[in-house]
Amino acid sequence: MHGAHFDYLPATQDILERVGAMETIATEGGYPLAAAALQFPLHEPVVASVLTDRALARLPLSNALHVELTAHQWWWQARYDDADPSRTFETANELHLPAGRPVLLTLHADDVIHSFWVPNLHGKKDLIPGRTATVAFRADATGTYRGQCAEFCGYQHANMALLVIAEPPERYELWAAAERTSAPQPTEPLAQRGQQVFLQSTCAMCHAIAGTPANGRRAPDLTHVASRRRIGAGTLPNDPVTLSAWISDPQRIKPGVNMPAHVLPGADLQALVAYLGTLK
Ligand code: HEC
Ligand SMILES: [Cu+2]
Repeated sequence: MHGAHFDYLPATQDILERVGAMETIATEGGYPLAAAALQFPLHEPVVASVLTDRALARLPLSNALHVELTAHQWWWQARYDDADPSRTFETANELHLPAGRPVLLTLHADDVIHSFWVPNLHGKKDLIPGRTATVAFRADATGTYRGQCAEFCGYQHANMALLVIAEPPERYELWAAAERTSAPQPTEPLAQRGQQVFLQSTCAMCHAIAGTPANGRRAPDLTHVASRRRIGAGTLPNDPVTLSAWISDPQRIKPGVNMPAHVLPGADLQALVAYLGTLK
């Protein structure tokens, strides 16, 4: 653990005690580190905090953000915790974090061994099914960090990226507030038809969209999929063309992926993609 960017906390028990402490403090609101974080110019080259064991032991986790991150073949599920259960929310493949505030990740693996690795932010941490791991770190500068599963976890291991976006606390709070809301009801006829296509096809067996009957838990939550930069865990940019290609034949893009191809009439596919585009 020496000299490297590894900043695991010494003992899980220690962390859990601190998380306990966090929950009581979290409701008080207020972001004491906000002022410090904002002193960083927005597009400063990314320099993460590199903490020694000793510095880490002093990292105050009392106001830490707590995220449960679960690795699946081949995507990342993120559940943002809150002392108030009505404020928890779920997203996938893209973590937004407030710069300057400690973050505590509880890591799980759903199926096989994966490894959490966000270079510049954190060292590698193996994720073993049935076990829980925890890491704590803090991004002192705003910026985008690209993470990657660092363990060979199957065929599409290389296409299992995690985008970490550290932003000023105010902007993070806006993002989190939007993520907590249900999906907006579509107002345009094309998107309304797309919602029907979604709910009547198999999509809802695997995917959830809050505010609709779709409540599948085997695939990325799509409630705010349109706000994510990429789809397929970093594989493709998120736009109507790639979404159409993905839905029609994900196996061609990510062979072996746990999503079947969907052959839809052109008008249905167009409507479906229009609907997904409204899920900001
Ligand atoms: C059998 C389960 C299953 C079904 C049915 C299914 N999907 Fe998926 N879907 C997945 C899985 C698993 C992923 C993640 C794949 C990966 O990146 O490795 C995924 C990923 C996606 C993504 C990319 C999400 C992201 O943030 O990366 C979109 C969009 C999507 N599916 C839309 C749909 C639509 C629309 C339908 C119905 C036409 C559908 N899916 C049906 C399992 C399913
Ligand atoms: Cu993996």
